[in-house]
Amino acid sequence: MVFVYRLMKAGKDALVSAKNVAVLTGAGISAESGVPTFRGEGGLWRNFRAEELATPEAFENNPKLVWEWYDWRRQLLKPLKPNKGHEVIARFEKRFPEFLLITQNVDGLHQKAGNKKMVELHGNIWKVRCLKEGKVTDNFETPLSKIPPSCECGAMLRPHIVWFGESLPYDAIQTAYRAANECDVMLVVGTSAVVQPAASLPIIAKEHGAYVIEINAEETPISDIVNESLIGKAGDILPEIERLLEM
Ligand code: BJW
Repeated sequence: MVFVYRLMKAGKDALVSAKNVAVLTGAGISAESGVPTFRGEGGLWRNFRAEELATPEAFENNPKLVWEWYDWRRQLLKPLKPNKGHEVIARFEKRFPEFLLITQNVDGLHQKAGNKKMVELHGNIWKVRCLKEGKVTDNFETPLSKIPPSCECGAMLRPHIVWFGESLPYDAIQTAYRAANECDVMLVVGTSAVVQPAASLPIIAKEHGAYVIEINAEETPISDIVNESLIGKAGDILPEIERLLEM
């Protein structure tokens, strides 16, 4: 493993010949759009206690507090736009014959950038789920007119987000595992790689022979495992990789 800013020749060759590419993203890809990350400087967990807000127990104990937090985040997210990093990933979907974007993000910015071949491992902040019927619906009301919001059936709604201790959506994680097993190259962008099971996907990809390229503002626990760790901003490095592929 080498820490560099520019893609190495082996990385370029791997991408040029790749038929099947998977991209795993985390909060860092959206940082340059103005979305706060979770960990590290300015991260959401610095000001809020995760166990008080992002667990089913927290919601059970105080749904109003949890919903107020999500309402605040939705207001913050609403005007934000995809950045250069999201745009490159959207174009990569068209470049490679087989492609899957696996995102841990709940902000919906990849869809705004144009990605369609994707799975959301941790849900979506613009969706709500009925606690009684389990029905999932879109909800873009910002700010919410009533906290906590209710379903047409009268039951309470919850954010359609995967909290700590909850299972990930079965289809999404199975599709992600398949992509990790089968991809020729995996790009791992802007994730601290500490939350399971998402953090295992680059390791699975590497074990199955993929060339794994990490792009992150800093070193992470997987930096020593991947083939290349590119340290810098995703919004700078991804366009640079795209440019290299055109040369
Ligand atoms: C830039 C940049 C720029 C900045 N350019 N880079 C096995 C072992 C140990 C524990 C577990 C285990 N299996 C399961 C667990 C428990 C738990 C877990 O992993 N805990 C760990 C913290 C230890 N996992 C779960 O509970 C999961 N469920 C599960 O596995 O169910 C089965 C099970 C349960 C219990 C036990 C065993 C099995 C569910 C995980 C749900 C995660 N949900 C959250 C919050 C949702 C709330 C919300 O959004 O409202 O999802 S946690 C939070 O972290 C959020 C994110 O998606 C996730 C990952 O964070 P991410 O994206 O990596 O962001 P950051 O902030 O951490 O990192 C940003 C990175 O970007 C940094 O590295 C920066 O350097 C970088 N960066 N600017 C490039 N411009």
